[in-house]
Amino acid sequence: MRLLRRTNAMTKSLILILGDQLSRTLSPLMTGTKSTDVVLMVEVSEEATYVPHHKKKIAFLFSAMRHFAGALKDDGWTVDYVKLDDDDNAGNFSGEVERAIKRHDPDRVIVTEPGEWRVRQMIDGWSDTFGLPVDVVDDHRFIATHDEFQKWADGRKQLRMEYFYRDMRRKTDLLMTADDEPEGGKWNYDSENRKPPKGGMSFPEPLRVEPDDITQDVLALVGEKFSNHFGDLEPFWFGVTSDHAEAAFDAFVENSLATFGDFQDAMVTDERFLYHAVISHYMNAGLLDPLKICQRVADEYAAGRVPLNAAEGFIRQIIGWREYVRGIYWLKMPDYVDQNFFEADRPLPAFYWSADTDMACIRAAVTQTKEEAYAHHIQRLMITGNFALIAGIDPKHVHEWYLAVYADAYEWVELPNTLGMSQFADGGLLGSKPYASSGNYINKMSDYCKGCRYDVKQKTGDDACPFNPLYWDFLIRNRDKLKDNARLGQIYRNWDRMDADKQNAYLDSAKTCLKTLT
Ligand code: FAD
Ligand code: DLZ
Ligand code: SF4
Repeated sequence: MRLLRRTNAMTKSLILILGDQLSRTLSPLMTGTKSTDVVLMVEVSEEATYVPHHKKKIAFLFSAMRHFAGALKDDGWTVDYVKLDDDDNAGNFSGEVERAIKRHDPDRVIVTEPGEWRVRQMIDGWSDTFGLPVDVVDDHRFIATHDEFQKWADGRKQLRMEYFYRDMRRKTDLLMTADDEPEGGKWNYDSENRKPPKGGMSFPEPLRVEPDDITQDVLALVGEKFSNHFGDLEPFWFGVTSDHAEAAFDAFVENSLATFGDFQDAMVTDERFLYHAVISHYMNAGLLDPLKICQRVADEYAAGRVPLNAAEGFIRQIIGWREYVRGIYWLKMPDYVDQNFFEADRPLPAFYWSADTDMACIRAAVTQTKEEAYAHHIQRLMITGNFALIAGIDPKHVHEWYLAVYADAYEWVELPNTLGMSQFADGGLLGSKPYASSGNYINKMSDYCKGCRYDVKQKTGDDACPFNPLYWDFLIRNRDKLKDNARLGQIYRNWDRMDADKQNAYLDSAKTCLKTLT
């Protein structure tokens, strides 16, 4: 891949900007020539339907794309914007680039590297197909380059996020002392970030933006064209410009950042956002700059306005986890998506789409996913992800569900989180042990169990919390694959100490439970 030089003013470039590249700092926009180049943006049905994306995600992206195109025009760019219902819309990127080449007769096409392997494959064929140079340039919105990640990964037996994260702290100088030591003497304050919720807590709401005329048009379009897709289109309250996204981030810093760390893993019925930032859909679409927001958080810490565990916890999610999963994705694709360490093959139960289940925790997570296109990390990992893992759902089905239902989902970030972190389908490349738990963990970290038809304290039988027998069934079903995992040794010893009746009761209850899954 090459870095872009300032273009010759006589050269006419067609600059393609994809829907998750809505940043003025993209290198083709920094180095292009407004008087000659044409910016192309296209709404295409293939991108909305390769998985059945949540209606809110499609509306968010189309409206954000239209606003971004308007902002570029105001900046003096010539923008060719193709709407979904324009006559002759080809329905996919390749067809639309071909049509635009005919309209504008450029000398070359420039595109910032896409976030998904699928699209990269498409773009790599364009030069031959169209008989034009096609420059694919680096995406500078990320902190680690692909080369850096590759070098970091080379020769390591285990690719643990923690060590990569430390390199990113050094590289960005975030929360580092003048002596190049981590602020506070420790790299990671995660152990302080696992407080269960307590009664009487109040949670601020994320910033809500009233739909303007552009968004109203998009809502009508999405309502008409994608009525069969998952999720509620309205009420629609997402911001759709970088100003909105920055205001949403400011509100988070003001109202939630100080407590973000403490209650990062908590879950509360009817409280959908707690102290989370609710900014991933903005950041992943390009409306927020990751480094800038981390710098702001470090400044809040330096000014004494937020504690270190909150600032470090937040910064780690972005320069640590977010960068790390992207690195894994590009290192391991295209084979990564086919990994299935446990050979799990059950179809995804229908309640992942309908929320029609007696399990209060899953009902809450899926209902809010339907209504908001959002669930926070622990709901994704320890409720819907955990259940799919212990029930033995095919990880590809699980991956396709996560990619479809969240407003922030793009394969580069969703796939390693789902397939690797949540389903352990890569056999432990990403995580040191599977994130499998019984109902006990959910009961400790949430209030869901109080309102559940099942009894979290009952281990087996018709009224037992399904997570209890399924947890043991998962461990026993996969014992051959997990027996050498040092972090599971004590758990297997606990099983071996149980009497045979109890063991059989667990396995029988799990069998009954699995039979009801459709
Ligand atoms: P906060 O909790 O406020 O965290 C702040 C920011 O940190 C987030 O906005 C996000 O950009 C970043 N972040 C936190 N955790 C992660 C992580 N594990 N990986 C990458 N970035 C992280 N995140 C996505 O952006 N897109 C996805 O498609 C996605 N799919 C996921 C699937 C599963 C199964 C799991 C377990 C996690 C997934 N995540 C995904 C990570 C995480 O759940 C979301 O980033 C987070 O819930 C977004 O909400 P927030 O903005 O309120 O985050
Ligand atoms: C997710 C999405 C959707 C729903 N629609 C479009 C679109 O019409 N046009 C577009 O340029 N991008 C869209 N996207 C985002 C793309 O899927 C994303 O750019 C690719 O997956 C590469 O990451
Ligand atoms: Fe979920 Fe079990 Fe608690 Fe019900 S009892 S909410 S199924 S963990």
